[in-house]
Amino acid sequence: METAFVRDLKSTMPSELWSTEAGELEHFGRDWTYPERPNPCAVFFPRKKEDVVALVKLARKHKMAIVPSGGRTGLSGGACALNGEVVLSLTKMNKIGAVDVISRTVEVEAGAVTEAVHEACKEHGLIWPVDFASKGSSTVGGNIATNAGGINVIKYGNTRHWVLGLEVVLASGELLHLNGKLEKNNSGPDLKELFIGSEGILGIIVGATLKLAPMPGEKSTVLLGVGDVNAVHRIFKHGRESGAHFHAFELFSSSCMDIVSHYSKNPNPLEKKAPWYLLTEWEGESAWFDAVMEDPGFVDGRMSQSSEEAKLLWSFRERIAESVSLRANPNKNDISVAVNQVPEFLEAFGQRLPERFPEVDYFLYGHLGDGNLHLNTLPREKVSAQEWKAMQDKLNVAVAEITRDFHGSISGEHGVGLIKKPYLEYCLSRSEIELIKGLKAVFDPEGLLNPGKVVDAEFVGSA
Ligand code: 2HG
Ligand code: ZN
Repeated sequence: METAFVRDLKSTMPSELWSTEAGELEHFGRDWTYPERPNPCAVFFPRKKEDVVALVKLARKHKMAIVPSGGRTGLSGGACALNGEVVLSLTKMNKIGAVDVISRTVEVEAGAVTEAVHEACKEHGLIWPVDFASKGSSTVGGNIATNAGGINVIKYGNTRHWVLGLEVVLASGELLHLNGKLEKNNSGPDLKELFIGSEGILGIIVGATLKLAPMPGEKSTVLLGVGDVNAVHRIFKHGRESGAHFHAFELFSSSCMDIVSHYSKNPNPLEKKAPWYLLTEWEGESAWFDAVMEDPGFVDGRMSQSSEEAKLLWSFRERIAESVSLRANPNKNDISVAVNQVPEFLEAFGQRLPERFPEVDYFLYGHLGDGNLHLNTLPREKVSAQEWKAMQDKLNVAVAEITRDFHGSISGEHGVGLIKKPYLEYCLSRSEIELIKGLKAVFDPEGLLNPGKVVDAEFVGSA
């Protein structure tokens, strides 16, 4: 049955701005977390900021919940609409303005695709340093709403560092212009920072002024096979002490190498297999690397001789998530600890998980240089959906407990969304969670924006 909101949407908004077609509801009702039953009532495709304002006002009138949505590449269920909400897809607001080479900025609409922004900056010798495997689908609005990380955080920091200004539509329907392209602005607390990483619960990001960096110089890319966690630590420590300019320092386990190799049909590029692999990229001279080969834990290594070869080496790291998903939909953890604690943390994982969960296949990888690790898990044997669900719940608690012991975070870069919400208390205090709920109440007193994501706030809507 059509709700009053949908009737009003159809009668007051031009038909190219919305859809209630079943295929579109299914497609836009979820992100890469693939929940079983997306269930939005409609999808709205604004062409300009004023359309977003109009939708918010209509939603308020009907107390209809709104799920903001970009490239839907999120991994925490932040863009899923499971309870009759309206999805606000910003994908058709994707304009990229002229690059300002003096300010080193570019203004974009929220639906601009990350890779399209990279392309637009390239011809000016500039980069937007937010980079990851899903850049061909993810959108800038989503990158900002989740404060996305990625492969170059060791060099550039996460998305937050590369946003100067934001345009945000509030739950009241008001459009805020925050900071423009000011490099310096100390007039009170910086409100735009609140929206970065807020996962659509405080406001809807409709546009941004991005900060750009000069194109880096020539980089060297190396894949290393390493014998154990202590050697991983020594090699990373050595890299840090050498003062080399790292752009990436990634780690992955042999199970990751094997699964990528299996599905891509590309053989392991190293002659000797190893329990751990490091993929590192740095700018400038390579002196630090000579000592690596002297390390007793060094098993094998290959330095790329061309950009094609570098791409091949990177594919073994960048295709891990996709390859694991080809086998089955995995359980995902995305934890972070202090960078110097990664080896100890890996040891704790090794001691505490396989012994309690021997029936699980582990794919451990991530951004060693940022202390951010991804653990993907799959059942080894065929199990029923209920058994697998029960196993995942227990495993997630075990992972959260180990993470808490290290004063780490249950979400290094993917955000909390729906999926990590039950574990938030393992890394935030009660007061911190109450403060987030307080912020939500200030910005969205009726609880219309992305309800149920990040924290449970009181919801008075009809969805
Ligand atoms: C990566 O680093 C991504 O490859 C995806 O953040 C991680 O899917 C994952 O668990
Ligand atoms: Zn990652």
